[in-house]
This record gives sequence, structure tokens and C-alpha cells, in this order.
Amino acid sequence: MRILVLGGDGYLGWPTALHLSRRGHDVGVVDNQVRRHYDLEMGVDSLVPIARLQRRVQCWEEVAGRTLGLYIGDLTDPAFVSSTLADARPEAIVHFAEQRSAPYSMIDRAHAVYTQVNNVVGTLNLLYAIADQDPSIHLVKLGSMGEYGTPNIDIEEGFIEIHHRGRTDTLPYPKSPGSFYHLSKVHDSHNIHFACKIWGLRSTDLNQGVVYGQQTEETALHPDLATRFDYDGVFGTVLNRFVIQAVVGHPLTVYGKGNQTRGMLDIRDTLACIELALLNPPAEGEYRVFNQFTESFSVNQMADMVAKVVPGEHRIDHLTDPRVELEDHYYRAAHTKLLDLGLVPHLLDDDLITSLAQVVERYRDRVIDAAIRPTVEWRRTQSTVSAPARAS
Ligand code: NAD
Ligand code: USQ
Repeated sequence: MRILVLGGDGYLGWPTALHLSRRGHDVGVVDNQVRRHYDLEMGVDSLVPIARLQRRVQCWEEVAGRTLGLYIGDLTDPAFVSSTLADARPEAIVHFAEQRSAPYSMIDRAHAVYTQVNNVVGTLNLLYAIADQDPSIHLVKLGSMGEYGTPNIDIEEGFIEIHHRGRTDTLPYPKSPGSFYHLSKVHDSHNIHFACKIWGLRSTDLNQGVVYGQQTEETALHPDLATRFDYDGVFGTVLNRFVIQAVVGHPLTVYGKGNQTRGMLDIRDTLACIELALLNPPAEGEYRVFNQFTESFSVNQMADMVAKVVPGEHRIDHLTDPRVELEDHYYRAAHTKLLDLGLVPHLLDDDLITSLAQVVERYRDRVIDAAIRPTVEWRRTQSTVSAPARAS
């Protein structure tokens, strides 16, 4: 298949591009490298050093003997999106290319506006280019489990049957997200659903949970193929952060009571889910939603697991939650559609935490301690309104 991976320089996009290329697909990587710019803005860096994008592509050719197409540009530029599709003529597009940090989107007005414009406009440009050039392209779009929030009822996969005053309909599951970033995903979902309805496009919206892990079969082949590993309070995600904190002797930063429960998955399962979605495309005009996670854990459970497995004594701190979220809630979310397509999950176990801790050991000198604690407050108090979100 000819596949474009948008956001192919990122944490998930890069390993996905390699995985699909190794499976024999003809892969093009699209990215404006803005993720590297956020590092400069925040004064932080990936714990594991990552090679320049051009070097990554060259290294893959040396190691695997396969070429990757490279398109450097911004999805908010419609001319770039259009010329990229015209040149690559993809049969499928995997779209990771968004600003993906909830805290980053909550820094201030400018970051909220940037996040929503970047994400919503980029996706709209893409929908128009697909509709104009080839409506049969399968768009695999990364959404988020956080689009649903934490309702007091079971979460379904995208749609729910509602009985109301004697009538019944199947409607998009109600969304109640917890950040301007997560809201951008909801806006995308509505726009994609609408485009499928009016133009007959086909799309899979993958409502993915929080990803953990750093190595995949392909990225482990050479240091220049490594993907990024974030631990800072803005871009680091919860389990990855806890492992790094435990290895460097920083108290584990549980926000609030720690009973917040989230759907989680191993980075290797992200790759497998994308591949399954690509190999089993929806029908023309179909908009479908898969909940892409394999297990759910509370923040406390993850902190306890990490503290048990990583050698040494560990302190678990309960910080005042910088976010506005329920710290105690019901959580049961359906996630059968990818399993039905054949997903065999890598479940979280001691070995995974140990291997992640070994990666951290190798690069522990690169950890900037000041970047670990959360700096972005959801609530707008006088002290946070002008506070910079930088690491130091
Ligand atoms: P990332 O920030 O590492 O990668 C995103 C990439 O997209 C970056 O390389 C960035 O430069 C690029 N990009 C952003 N805006 C762009 C634009 N306008 N034009 C071109 N390129 C642009 O993020 P990630 O962790 O790899 O996440 C990828 C996707 O998966 C995101 O959409 C995210 O919302 C979703 N997701 C991630 C997680 C997770 O835990 N990491 C969980 C659920 C969903
Ligand atoms: N948390 C802590 N301590 C920390 C970091 C996080 O207690 O040090 C808590 C948060 O309060 C939250 C949960 O852990 O309740 C998850 O936070 P996170 O930062 O790991 O993940 P989140 O902000 O939800 O965002 C990440 C990705 C995003 C993706 C989302 C999937 O950055 O791109 O969309 O996971 S989901 O959560 O399913 O929406």
C-alpha cells in the first residue's frame, strides 16, 4: 500500500513509519518538525537523543534497505497538503500530526488558540485535499480516549443507542473532554464524520489511550532510529514519567488523589492497531471509531507498580492536581473492535517497566530535574496567569 504518515517525526509517527515500511508498504513521512521547536520553547529535550529527520531516513535506508519519502511542511498550509497528496498518491493516510499535549494547550490563550488552529485547520485541509484528489483514500486519524471524559456510564466505541421519549437512534457518544487539546480532537471527530457523510470519504478515528514505552522492533535496530522519550511536566505522559522519576530518585508525581483511571497501551500495540486499521478499511462513506487501548489503570496503580519494580526506595507524592478532572470516578470503556480484528496486546508487566528503566539508566545524565514537576495550571488564578511554563 502507498501510505503517508503525517507527524512521522514524532514519538508515535516515526516508529509507525518504520514498522509499515518494514512490512513492505511504500511509506512517505510528512512533518513540519514543530515538535522539536516545542522542546526549544520549553527548554527541555527528549531523554533519548533523536537524530535529525533526514539522518533518520538515511539510517533506515542503510539498515533496512528501504527508502522513505520525505515531505517537510505544515498541514495548516493547504498548498503543501495538496501538493504532497498529488505527489505521493497515497491509498491510505495515517494522521498523527497535531499538537498533542493537554498541558501545552492550557498554558495560556495563545497556546490554546495555536493548538486548536493547528489541529483543526490541519485536519480540515487534509479532508479537502482527499475529497478533491481521491475520496477513496482511507484516513486513519489519531483521536483520544480523553474525548469522552469520565462519564458515570459505560463508554462505547464512538456511538451509543439512545432511547428518548419513545424513539430510538444511534448517535455519536457524548463528549466531555478535559483540555483545549482534547477539545481539538472532538472538533476533528465531528469534521471527519461530516466529511464522510457529505463527500463519501472513508475514515477510522482511533480514540487512543495514553501510550507508554519507547522501543519497537525497528527503532531498536540503530541508535539513529530511536524515537523520542518525554518526561517533562508538559509533554511527558504518566507511566513514562513515573519510570524516569523512579530511576533518578525523584518522588513520583501523582496528581491529586490518584484514582483517575485511564486507558493505556504499549507503543508496540499502537503500531499493531494502525496496521490492523489499514488492512481492514471501512466502506466508502463510512466513519468508524475504535477505542485504542488495551488495559485501564488508575494513576495510583501505575505509581505502585513502578515503585515496586524499579529497584530502590521510592516516595509517592500526592501533588495538588494542576488539572480540573475527577479524581474519583466510574470508568468502564468498550475496546473490542481492534481485538476482533486480531490485536494481541502487550499487557503491562514487570519486564516492560524494567526494560524502560534500563533505557532511562543509559541516559539519566540528560534528565533536567527542574522540568519534572508540573508547571501548567488549568485554573486561572492570579499567580498562574502570567507564570511562564518553562522548565527553568
Ligand atoms: P508528537 O508530538 O511526538 O508527534 C506529532 C508530530 O506531528 C510531531 O513530529 C510534530 O512536529 C508534527 N506536527 C504537529 N503539527 C503539525 C503540522 N501542522 N504540520 C505538520 N506536522 C505537524 O506526538 P505523539 O505522541 O507521537 O502523538 C501522535 C498523535 O497521537 C497525536 O495526534 C496525539 O494526539 C495522538 N495520541 C498520542 C498519545 C500519546 O500517549 N502519545 C495518546 C493518544 C493519542
Ligand atoms: N498524571 C499524574 N501525574 C503525572 C502526569 C499525569 O497523576 O505526573 C495524571 C493526569 O492528571 C491524568 C493522567 O495522569 O489524569 C494522564 O495524564 P497524561 O499526561 O499521561 O495524559 P493526557 O494528558 O491525558 O494526554 C496523553 C497524550 C495525549 C493523548 C492522551 C490519551 O499526551 O496526546 O490524547 O494521553 S487520553 O488520556 O486517553 O486522552
